[in-house]
Amino acid sequence: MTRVRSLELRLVAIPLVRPFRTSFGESTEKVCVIARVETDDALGWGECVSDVEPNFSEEWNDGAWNVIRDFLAPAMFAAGDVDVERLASVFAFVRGNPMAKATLENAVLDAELRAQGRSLASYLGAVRDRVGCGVSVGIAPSTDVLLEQVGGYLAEGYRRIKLKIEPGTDVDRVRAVREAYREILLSVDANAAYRLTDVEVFRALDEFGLLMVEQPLHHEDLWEHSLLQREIRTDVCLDESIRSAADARAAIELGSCRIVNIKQGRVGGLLEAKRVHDVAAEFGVPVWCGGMLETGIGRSTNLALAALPNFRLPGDTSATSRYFAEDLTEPLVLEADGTLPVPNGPGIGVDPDPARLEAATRRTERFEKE
Ligand code: NPG
Repeated sequence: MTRVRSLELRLVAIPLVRPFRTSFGESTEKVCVIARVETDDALGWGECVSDVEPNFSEEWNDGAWNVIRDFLAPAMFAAGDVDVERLASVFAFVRGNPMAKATLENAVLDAELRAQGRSLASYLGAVRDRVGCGVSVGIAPSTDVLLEQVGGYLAEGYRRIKLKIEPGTDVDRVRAVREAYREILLSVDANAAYRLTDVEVFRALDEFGLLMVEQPLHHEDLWEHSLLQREIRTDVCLDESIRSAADARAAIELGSCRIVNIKQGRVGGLLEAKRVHDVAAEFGVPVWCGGMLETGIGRSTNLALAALPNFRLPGDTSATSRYFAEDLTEPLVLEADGTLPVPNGPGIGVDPDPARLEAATRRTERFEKE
């Protein structure tokens, strides 16, 4: 049981080393909400994976901040002594908003595990101490720039390259990368930019031996994904469409995907993420750990999750240098074999550097238990 005494929210901003463009927009800096909870016994950290605008999902930073401030935090304080495994039921009166809920649940879990001196990886049931890493390459200004970026990441040791794609340049860009690098694990991510009538694009992509095509169609359309999957050889992977273990079960039963991307924030936190992992494992469907350009706080959280047994493909858990010149935490450094170590200290195993956190902070608000 854990009693949360106070909560501090911060909006932080850190420049990205290079702009990151997807089919829905471009970011040049990482802006996110960081929660710090103080319990009777420890401090805990949670990073919210929402972004400045509601374009990856319905959630966005200011919305998440308000949902936490006006609904989730008061409910958490009113609950008094809470078992982190019951926190989701305390939050259940708020519909949706998984990213906001995950922020608090993860912070409370971090504090609880720090108080016990236990690592998050061990709590979740990790079976490895290093995880294989891939990298997600944003839509580049030209094919030449893309080839140069891919070459740089491969030289660093990344085990899988994921290309963001959008209608118009998709097939030519993928062909160029495949011709330059015949043997690599290569996948594409459409972020829901296509329609079922674009099936010919996916048939063309079938020729490039891709590991998967991620979230090709609308995020609310499992049915159309099942139709597309029947028409193409490449495995469909779902990301935006999977917001819970129930969604994962439905998608797998319908044949909408053969691979699942797990982002703990998108599904409401680590506990639901583990349930998504377990459902997929039950069906023999591999999962991998997605990324949302997290700082070292969120990325360390992801690394613990990615150490579970059914995470069988390299994740978007890249090194700090792929994102930031300076992270909030000590940098996470890629080994030459393309892995990152799973943090093994108490809780998420890392702490933000107080000076860097302060320098990155744009706004702070504190809430105390009455
Ligand atoms: O390495 O963290 C990373 C980025 C991985 O491509 C990535 N994330 O659609 O999966 C995505 C995309 C994303 C990033 C989406 C930020 C929304 C915000």
